[in-house]
Amino acid sequence: MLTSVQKAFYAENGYVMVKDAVTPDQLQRMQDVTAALIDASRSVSQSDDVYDLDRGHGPDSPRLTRIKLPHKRDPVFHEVLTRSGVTQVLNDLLGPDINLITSKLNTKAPGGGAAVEWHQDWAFYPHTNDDLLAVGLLLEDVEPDNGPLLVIPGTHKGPILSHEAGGVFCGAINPDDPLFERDRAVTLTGKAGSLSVHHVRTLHGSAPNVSDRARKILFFEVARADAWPILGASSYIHALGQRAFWDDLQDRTITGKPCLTPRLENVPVRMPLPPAADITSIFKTQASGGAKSAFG
Ligand SMILES: O=C(O)CCC(=O)C(=O)O
Repeated sequence: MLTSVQKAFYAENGYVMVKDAVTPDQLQRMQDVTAALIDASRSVSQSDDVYDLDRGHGPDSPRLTRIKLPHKRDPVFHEVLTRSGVTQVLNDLLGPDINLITSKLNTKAPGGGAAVEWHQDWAFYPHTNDDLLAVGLLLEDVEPDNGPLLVIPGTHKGPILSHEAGGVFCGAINPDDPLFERDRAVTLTGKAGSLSVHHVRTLHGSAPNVSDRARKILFFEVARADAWPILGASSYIHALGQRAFWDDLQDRTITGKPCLTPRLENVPVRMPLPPAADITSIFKTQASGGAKSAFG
Protein backbone atom coordinates (compact mmCIF):
# COMPACT_ATOMS: atom_id res chain seq x y z
CA MET A 1 0.00 0.00 0.00
CA LEU A 2 2.74 2.50 0.94
CA THR A 3 5.29 3.59 -1.62
CA SER A 4 8.96 3.74 -0.70
CA VAL A 5 8.64 7.55 -0.81
CA GLN A 6 5.85 7.47 1.78
CA LYS A 7 7.84 5.12 4.03
CA ALA A 8 10.89 7.37 3.80
CA PHE A 9 8.72 10.43 4.53
CA TYR A 10 7.33 8.72 7.65
CA ALA A 11 10.82 7.72 8.83
CA GLU A 12 12.06 11.27 8.40
CA ASN A 13 9.06 13.25 9.65
CA GLY A 14 7.25 10.93 12.07
CA TYR A 15 3.94 11.23 10.20
CA VAL A 16 2.45 10.57 6.79
CA MET A 17 -0.93 10.93 5.06
CA VAL A 18 -2.34 8.08 2.95
CA LYS A 19 -5.31 8.42 0.58
CA ASP A 20 -8.11 5.87 0.03
CA ALA A 21 -7.12 3.41 2.75
CA VAL A 22 -10.52 1.67 2.79
CA THR A 23 -13.08 0.74 0.15
CA PRO A 24 -16.14 3.00 -0.41
CA ASP A 25 -18.29 0.18 1.03
CA GLN A 26 -16.20 -0.07 4.22
CA LEU A 27 -16.31 3.70 4.61
CA GLN A 28 -20.09 3.82 4.18
CA ARG A 29 -20.63 1.00 6.69
CA MET A 30 -18.41 2.73 9.27
CA GLN A 31 -20.23 6.03 8.73
CA ASP A 32 -23.62 4.33 9.21
CA VAL A 33 -22.54 2.48 12.36
CA THR A 34 -20.98 5.65 13.79
CA ALA A 35 -24.16 7.65 13.17
CA ALA A 36 -26.19 4.93 14.95
CA LEU A 37 -23.78 4.85 17.91
CA ILE A 38 -23.92 8.62 18.26
CA ASP A 39 -27.71 8.54 18.05
CA ALA A 40 -27.84 5.87 20.79
CA SER A 41 -25.80 8.15 23.08
CA ARG A 42 -28.83 10.47 23.44
CA SER A 43 -30.08 8.33 26.33
CA VAL A 44 -26.70 8.39 28.10
CA SER A 45 -26.18 11.08 30.73
CA GLN A 46 -22.73 10.16 32.11
CA SER A 47 -19.49 9.00 30.49
CA ASP A 48 -19.31 5.19 30.64
CA ASP A 49 -17.46 2.23 29.09
CA VAL A 50 -18.68 3.18 25.60
CA TYR A 51 -19.00 6.95 25.50
CA ASP A 52 -16.93 9.88 26.67
CA LEU A 53 -19.34 12.82 26.77
CA ASP A 54 -18.43 16.38 25.88
CA ARG A 55 -19.82 19.51 27.55
CA GLY A 56 -23.40 20.23 26.50
CA HIS A 57 -24.29 16.62 25.67
CA GLY A 58 -27.99 15.80 26.02
CA PRO A 59 -30.90 13.93 24.44
CA ASP A 60 -31.51 16.73 21.92
CA SER A 61 -27.90 17.30 21.02
CA PRO A 62 -25.46 14.39 21.32
CA ARG A 63 -21.96 15.76 21.90
CA LEU A 64 -19.24 13.19 22.37
CA THR A 65 -15.51 13.42 22.60
CA ARG A 66 -15.12 9.70 22.03
CA ILE A 67 -16.66 6.31 21.36
CA LYS A 68 -14.38 3.95 23.29
CA LEU A 69 -12.92 0.74 21.80
CA PRO A 70 -14.93 0.88 18.55
CA HIS A 71 -13.45 -2.44 17.34
CA LYS A 72 -15.44 -4.07 20.17
CA ARG A 73 -18.64 -2.18 19.31
CA ASP A 74 -19.17 -3.32 15.72
CA PRO A 75 -17.51 -5.91 13.43
CA VAL A 76 -16.89 -3.35 10.67
CA PHE A 77 -14.23 -1.62 12.78
CA HIS A 78 -12.53 -4.95 13.48
CA GLU A 79 -12.66 -5.78 9.77
CA VAL A 80 -11.01 -2.48 8.88
CA LEU A 81 -8.31 -3.07 11.49
CA THR A 82 -7.49 -6.61 10.37
CA ARG A 83 -8.47 -6.82 6.68
CA SER A 84 -8.16 -3.54 4.81
CA GLY A 85 -5.73 -1.02 3.42
CA VAL A 86 -5.25 0.12 7.01
CA THR A 87 -3.83 -3.32 7.87
CA GLN A 88 -1.45 -3.07 4.91
CA VAL A 89 -0.19 0.33 6.06
CA LEU A 90 0.41 -1.11 9.54
CA ASN A 91 2.33 -4.07 8.14
CA ASP A 92 4.31 -1.79 5.82
CA LEU A 93 5.51 0.31 8.75
CA LEU A 94 5.71 -2.19 11.63
CA GLY A 95 6.18 -5.60 10.01
CA PRO A 96 4.05 -8.75 10.06
CA ASP A 97 3.64 -9.25 13.84
CA ILE A 98 1.60 -6.41 15.31
CA ASN A 99 -0.86 -5.88 18.11
CA LEU A 100 -3.43 -3.30 19.02
CA ILE A 101 -2.83 -1.11 22.06
CA THR A 102 -6.20 0.56 21.88
CA SER A 103 -8.83 1.91 19.52
CA LYS A 104 -10.97 5.02 19.83
CA LEU A 105 -13.31 6.97 17.63
CA ASN A 106 -12.74 10.60 18.50
CA THR A 107 -15.59 12.88 17.56
CA LYS A 108 -15.83 16.64 17.65
CA ALA A 109 -19.35 17.97 17.50
CA PRO A 110 -19.96 21.06 15.35
CA GLY A 111 -19.50 24.41 17.05
CA GLY A 112 -16.79 23.85 19.62
CA GLY A 113 -16.04 20.10 19.85
CA ALA A 114 -13.18 19.76 22.33
CA ALA A 115 -9.51 20.39 21.55
CA VAL A 116 -6.90 17.77 22.38
CA GLU A 117 -3.92 19.43 24.01
CA TRP A 118 -0.43 18.84 22.61
CA HIS A 119 1.15 15.57 23.74
CA GLN A 120 3.29 12.58 22.78
CA ASP A 121 1.49 9.22 23.02
CA TRP A 122 4.74 7.69 24.29
CA ALA A 123 4.43 9.75 27.47
CA PHE A 124 1.22 7.81 28.23
CA TYR A 125 2.54 4.31 27.52
CA PRO A 126 6.31 3.80 27.36
CA HIS A 127 7.39 0.46 25.86
CA THR A 128 10.64 -1.48 25.56
CA ASN A 129 11.16 0.02 22.09
CA ASP A 130 9.35 2.74 20.16
CA ASP A 131 8.07 0.83 17.12
CA LEU A 132 4.56 2.04 17.81
CA LEU A 133 2.26 4.36 15.93
CA ALA A 134 -1.29 5.63 15.64
CA VAL A 135 -3.35 5.62 12.47
CA GLY A 136 -6.24 8.05 12.24
CA LEU A 137 -8.80 7.08 9.61
CA LEU A 138 -10.93 10.05 8.56
CA LEU A 139 -14.62 9.07 8.60
CA GLU A 140 -15.62 12.50 7.27
CA ASP A 141 -13.65 15.10 5.34
CA VAL A 142 -11.29 16.97 7.67
CA GLU A 143 -10.52 20.60 6.91
CA PRO A 144 -8.65 23.34 8.78
CA ASP A 145 -11.78 24.49 10.67
CA ASN A 146 -13.23 21.20 11.93
CA GLY A 147 -10.54 20.16 14.38
CA PRO A 148 -7.78 18.54 12.30
CA LEU A 149 -4.85 16.72 13.82
CA LEU A 150 -1.71 18.89 14.11
CA VAL A 151 1.80 17.44 14.24
CA ILE A 152 5.32 18.80 14.64
CA PRO A 153 7.50 17.03 12.07
CA GLY A 154 10.65 15.31 13.32
CA THR A 155 9.74 15.36 17.01
CA HIS A 156 9.69 11.53 17.03
CA LYS A 157 13.49 11.73 17.02
CA GLY A 158 13.66 14.24 19.86
CA PRO A 159 13.13 14.30 23.60
CA ILE A 160 9.98 13.41 25.49
CA LEU A 161 8.72 16.73 26.82
CA SER A 162 7.36 17.10 30.33
CA HIS A 163 3.68 16.15 30.57
CA GLU A 164 3.32 17.29 34.17
CA ALA A 165 1.32 20.04 35.84
CA GLY A 166 1.16 20.68 39.55
CA GLY A 167 3.10 17.51 40.29
CA VAL A 168 0.85 15.08 38.37
CA PHE A 169 0.93 13.50 34.92
CA CYS A 170 -1.56 15.74 33.10
CA GLY A 171 -1.31 14.15 29.64
CA ALA A 172 -0.20 17.32 27.87
CA ILE A 173 2.91 19.43 27.46
CA ASN A 174 3.07 22.97 28.73
CA PRO A 175 2.56 25.24 25.68
CA ASP A 176 5.20 27.56 27.18
CA ASP A 177 7.84 24.80 27.08
CA PRO A 178 10.81 26.29 25.19
CA LEU A 179 11.16 22.96 23.31
CA PHE A 180 7.65 23.34 21.85
CA GLU A 181 8.03 24.83 18.35
CA ARG A 182 4.42 25.54 17.58
CA ASP A 183 5.20 27.56 14.47
CA ARG A 184 6.46 24.35 12.81
CA ALA A 185 3.06 22.61 13.18
CA VAL A 186 1.60 20.86 10.14
CA THR A 187 -2.20 20.54 9.78
CA LEU A 188 -3.35 17.10 8.60
CA THR A 189 -6.42 17.52 6.42
CA GLY A 190 -7.92 15.09 3.95
CA LYS A 191 -10.94 13.41 2.41
CA ALA A 192 -12.99 10.77 4.19
CA GLY A 193 -11.30 7.40 3.73
CA SER A 194 -7.80 8.89 4.00
CA LEU A 195 -5.65 8.21 7.02
CA SER A 196 -2.88 9.87 8.94
CA VAL A 197 -0.10 7.95 10.63
CA HIS A 198 1.87 9.44 13.48
CA HIS A 199 4.77 7.88 15.35
CA VAL A 200 4.29 7.26 19.08
CA ARG A 201 6.83 9.99 19.93
CA THR A 202 5.53 12.61 17.47
CA LEU A 203 4.22 15.70 19.25
CA HIS A 204 0.61 16.30 18.23
CA GLY A 205 -2.66 17.87 19.27
CA SER A 206 -5.83 19.09 17.64
CA ALA A 207 -7.84 22.29 17.69
CA PRO A 208 -11.51 22.67 18.64
CA ASN A 209 -14.08 22.21 15.90
CA VAL A 210 -15.20 25.74 14.99
CA SER A 211 -17.17 24.65 11.92
CA ASP A 212 -20.78 23.54 11.51
CA ARG A 213 -19.66 20.02 10.50
CA ALA A 214 -18.74 17.10 12.74
CA ARG A 215 -15.21 15.73 12.84
CA LYS A 216 -14.89 11.95 13.26
CA ILE A 217 -11.56 10.11 13.24
CA LEU A 218 -11.11 6.42 14.00
CA PHE A 219 -7.77 5.88 15.76
CA PHE A 220 -5.94 2.58 16.07
CA GLU A 221 -2.80 2.65 18.23
CA VAL A 222 -0.56 -0.22 17.30
CA ALA A 223 2.73 -1.79 18.42
CA ARG A 224 5.19 -4.15 16.85
CA ALA A 225 4.86 -7.41 18.77
CA ASP A 226 8.38 -7.13 20.23
CA ALA A 227 7.55 -3.78 21.88
CA TRP A 228 6.26 -4.60 25.37
CA PRO A 229 4.46 -2.14 27.62
CA ILE A 230 6.30 -0.82 30.67
CA LEU A 231 3.37 1.09 32.08
CA GLY A 232 0.26 2.61 30.59
CA ALA A 233 -1.66 5.62 31.78
CA SER A 234 -5.37 4.69 31.73
CA SER A 235 -4.88 1.38 29.87
CA TYR A 236 -7.02 -1.47 31.17
CA ILE A 237 -4.40 -4.09 30.23
CA HIS A 238 -2.26 -3.30 33.26
CA ALA A 239 -5.10 -4.28 35.58
CA LEU A 240 -5.46 -7.75 34.07
CA GLY A 241 -4.01 -10.84 35.69
CA GLN A 242 -1.53 -13.00 33.74
CA ARG A 243 -4.17 -15.33 32.23
CA ALA A 244 -6.53 -12.51 31.25
CA PHE A 245 -3.60 -10.52 29.84
CA TRP A 246 -2.54 -13.44 27.65
CA ASP A 247 -6.08 -14.07 26.40
CA ASP A 248 -6.53 -10.37 25.73
CA LEU A 249 -3.24 -10.27 23.81
CA GLN A 250 -4.57 -12.94 21.44
CA ASP A 251 -7.62 -10.74 20.83
CA ARG A 252 -5.41 -7.71 20.25
CA THR A 253 -3.14 -9.47 17.75
CA ILE A 254 -3.87 -7.81 14.40
CA THR A 255 -1.60 -9.93 12.20
CA GLY A 256 1.14 -12.46 12.96
CA LYS A 257 1.76 -13.68 16.49
CA PRO A 258 2.80 -12.41 19.93
CA CYS A 259 6.52 -12.13 20.57
CA LEU A 260 7.78 -13.36 23.94
CA THR A 261 11.24 -11.82 23.63
CA PRO A 262 10.84 -8.05 24.01
CA ARG A 263 13.34 -5.93 22.08
CA LEU A 264 14.96 -3.49 24.48
CA GLU A 265 16.18 -0.25 22.97
CA ASN A 266 17.76 2.78 24.53
CA VAL A 267 14.61 4.89 24.50
CA PRO A 268 13.73 7.86 26.74
CA VAL A 269 11.24 6.69 29.36
CA ARG A 270 9.52 8.66 32.05
CA MET A 271 6.67 7.06 33.98
CA PRO A 272 3.22 8.67 33.59
CA LEU A 273 2.94 9.12 37.34
CA PRO A 274 1.52 10.22 39.68
CA PRO A 275 -1.85 9.99 37.93
CA ALA A 276 -4.33 12.84 37.53
CA ALA A 277 -7.61 12.60 39.43
CA ASP A 278 -9.55 11.16 36.45
CA ILE A 279 -7.63 9.06 33.92
CA THR A 280 -10.58 7.46 32.14
CA SER A 281 -9.65 9.21 28.85
CA ILE A 282 -7.13 11.71 27.55
CA PHE A 283 -9.76 14.43 27.78
CA LYS A 284 -10.38 13.67 31.45
CA THR A 285 -6.65 13.29 32.18
CA GLN A 286 -5.88 16.67 30.64
CA ALA A 287 -8.82 18.41 32.33
CA SER A 288 -8.43 16.89 35.80
CA GLY A 289 -4.62 17.08 35.61
CA GLY A 290 -4.77 20.84 35.10
CA ALA A 291 -3.12 20.89 31.65
CA LYS A 292 -2.57 24.42 30.38
CA SER A 293 -4.43 24.89 27.10
CA ALA A 294 -2.59 25.84 23.93
CA PHE A 295 -5.87 26.55 22.16
CA GLY A 296 -7.85 29.10 24.04
O1 LIG B 1 -8.78 13.36 18.27
C1 LIG B 1 -7.75 13.98 18.03
O2 LIG B 1 -7.75 14.93 17.26
C2 LIG B 1 -6.43 13.61 18.64
C3 LIG B 1 -6.52 12.45 19.53
C4 LIG B 1 -5.29 12.08 20.23
O3 LIG B 1 -4.22 12.58 19.98
C5 LIG B 1 -5.37 11.06 21.27
O4 LIG B 1 -6.48 10.61 21.60
O5 LIG B 1 -4.28 10.66 21.78
